[in-house]
Amino acid sequence: MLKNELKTNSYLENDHDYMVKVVVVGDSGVGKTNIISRYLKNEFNENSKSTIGCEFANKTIRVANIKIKFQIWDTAGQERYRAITNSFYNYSKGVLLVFDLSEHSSFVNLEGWLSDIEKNIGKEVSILVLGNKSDKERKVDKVELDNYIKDNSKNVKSD
Ligand SMILES: Nc1nc2c(ncn2[C@@H]2O[C@H](COP(=O)(O)OP(=O)(O)OP(=O)(O)O)[C@@H](O)[C@H]2O)c(=O)[nH]1
Ligand SMILES: [Mg+2]
Repeated sequence: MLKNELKTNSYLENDHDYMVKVVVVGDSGVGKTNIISRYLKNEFNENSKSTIGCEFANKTIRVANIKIKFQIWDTAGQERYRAITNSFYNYSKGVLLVFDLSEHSSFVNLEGWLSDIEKNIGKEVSILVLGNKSDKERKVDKVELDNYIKDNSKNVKSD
């Protein structure tokens, strides 16, 4: 009984069992902020403003009765914020690396982002590379994508 009460008390103090930090990075304009707002609020903004520095959001999900709180760091893709973005990787468990399928340079720049990630947190982090804006005309062709996936992937899903 006492055990249960303690558990209940700590449950009330804490709205989660685990906290997971996820950092979202990628070139400016690829759609990071909109991916996050779609995920959190199912909202899309056609005229969203470029992120300055970093913005934060939380989302708690339940997996097998365990509450996992995602702390999502929406970083600024603009080059002038690169130094501070590099300081945001600390303690992150996952990185969502976004590029724009309709903007070839953002695909080429993935290499630089991956190198920054490795320099700052090493290899002990899960990285998901996401090609956004699939509704627009594609400037990254299938062969390029397939080669990229072949060279870089462990667990990959593509379509
Ligand atoms: N067509 C289309 N436009 C998108 C999509 N996702 C985002 N956009 C548009 O792309 C522009 C940039 O989106 P943001 O989410 O602000 O980009 P960001 O990566 O956060 O940019 P920074 O904050 O500067 O790093 C906005 O005008 C969005 O409306 C998409 O999937 N399709
Ligand atoms: Mg943004």
